[in-house]
Amino acid sequence: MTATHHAPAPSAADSGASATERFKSDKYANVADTPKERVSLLAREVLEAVHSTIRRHKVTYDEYNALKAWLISVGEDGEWPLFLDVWVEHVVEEVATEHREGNKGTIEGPYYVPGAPEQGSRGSVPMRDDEPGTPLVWTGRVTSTDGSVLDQARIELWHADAEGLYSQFAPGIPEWNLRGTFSVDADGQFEINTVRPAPYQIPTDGACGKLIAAAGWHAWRPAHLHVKVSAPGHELLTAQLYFPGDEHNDDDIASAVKPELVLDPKPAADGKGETVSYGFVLDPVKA
Ligand code: MBD
Ligand code: FE
Repeated sequence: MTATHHAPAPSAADSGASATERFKSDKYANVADTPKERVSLLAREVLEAVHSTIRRHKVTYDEYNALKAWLISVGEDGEWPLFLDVWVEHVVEEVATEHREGNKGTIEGPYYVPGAPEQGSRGSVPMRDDEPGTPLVWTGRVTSTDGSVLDQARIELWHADAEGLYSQFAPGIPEWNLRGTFSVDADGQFEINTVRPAPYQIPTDGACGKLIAAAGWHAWRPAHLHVKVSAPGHELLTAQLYFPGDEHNDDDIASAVKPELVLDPKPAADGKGETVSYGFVLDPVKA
């Protein structure tokens, strides 16, 4: 299928400004009671890790000054959400979810927007009339770790389009394109119609891109669908689903791929696109 959309080329500044603006809301309330001892411990250990890198590798003043300039540019480009979610969040997620017996999750990333339009338990994610990409029909069921059906579950889905662009973070895309909130039926089942996203290249023209180029890394994430799955009395599951054979499943720049999150799509019976079955098991909140 040929791409028919000629939106202006997205820039680091566009997606960075949107991501930063969205995240600026009050994130301190939940840590207001943190004891000084813990703040001091965490800050000191991070600084000690920096100090030991400087000593071990004899970091020069020129390198220190370049670091200062670069850190300033991360903020100016609005790329702190991108930087943190690509290179740090995966370890926070690992620690936060290691007790779980249900579904594996992975990082949220910088492009979630709450409140996507409600689509019921069987329907299409909002998309353009001529949305490019391979159609994907995804069915599944949401249960608890004891096997019981979670008929009040909700699935928030968001993903990039077939050009790797996210609505609300790249210009020229309708507000809620490829973002939807789904419910499940009395059996906990859902059916979601969407299109396969493209692999995602993090912006190369901003501070994160500058680091990637200077270090000789690559800027790619494999194609992925983001979800948040919730149900009363259960832990919120934030996950991403991947496609088999993507060359970046093994070297995701954001280290967020897990084997349990790779889908197994099959050609659709009608010859148009693909079908895939993937459900979720949520952990009850422990009292
Ligand atoms: C993405 O789409 C994403 O999911 C992450 C984690 C980082 C950058 C872009
Ligand atoms: Fe993403």
